[in-house]
Amino acid sequence: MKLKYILPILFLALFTVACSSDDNDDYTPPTSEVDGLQLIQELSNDTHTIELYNESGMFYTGYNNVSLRIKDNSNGQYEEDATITWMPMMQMPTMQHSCPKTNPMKASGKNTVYEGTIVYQMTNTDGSGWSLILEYTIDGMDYMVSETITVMQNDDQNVSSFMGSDDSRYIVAMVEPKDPIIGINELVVGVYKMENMMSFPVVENYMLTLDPRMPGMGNHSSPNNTNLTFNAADNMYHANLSLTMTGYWVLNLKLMNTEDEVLKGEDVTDTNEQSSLYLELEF
Ligand SMILES: [Cu+2]
Repeated sequence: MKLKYILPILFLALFTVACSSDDNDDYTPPTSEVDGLQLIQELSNDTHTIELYNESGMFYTGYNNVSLRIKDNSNGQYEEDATITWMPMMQMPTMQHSCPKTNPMKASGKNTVYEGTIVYQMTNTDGSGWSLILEYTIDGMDYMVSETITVMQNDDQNVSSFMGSDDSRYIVAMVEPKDPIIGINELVVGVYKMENMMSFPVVENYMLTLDPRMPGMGNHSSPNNTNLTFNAADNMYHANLSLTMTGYWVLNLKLMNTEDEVLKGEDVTDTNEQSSLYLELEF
């Protein structure tokens, strides 16, 4: 084929490609960095609006993954370089206390979203009692916002707060599985010590025995479970959790310290159908 025939064809092809990219038929809106997340609440001060997000749009007792953005009230832009700490506080009749948490850090691959975690160990039946204090620094300037938040009671017991036999208070919270399957699930649990009303460090290198049971079906167990052991990579305890059918399961636990002393919980036996330390799940 001669060049004088090829050139018009090439030109036509290029022109068609260029035009179709302007085509509005398959226009997709700009993807938001919080796509797939639901707004829980906005916290505002004079300068910023803090948007709190998670998958359900609600805080529940137990382990909460939280995403947030900081919007500049003057221009609507989201801050991309903030240092953030937060302090959840529960006001009780005679005292106030905080809970286990990790401060928000920039989410990997995102420009405006920060991710942190909060483990609410309790709440009032109407969801009241908690407030969230956020302190953050942008360009060397310190800011603060504090507002009441709503924390609803989770249906199943996904967190347990208790006194150990060593007279220390502990919190055990289920992190995974979020969507249990029939078969082997990765069970992930956080264990925290209540040092005082404000400080809840991760407990390292303890162990939790695991004995899942179905109370509605003769309290049967399941095969191939493993005990929960500490993983320093994510500061969590991991185990294989075997769920042989859908329904209501009680995960009976015993918390053991590094000397193998039982701090809380009992074996499930013919005469003791449930440990005093347990988590629940239903699927
Ligand atoms: Cu409380």
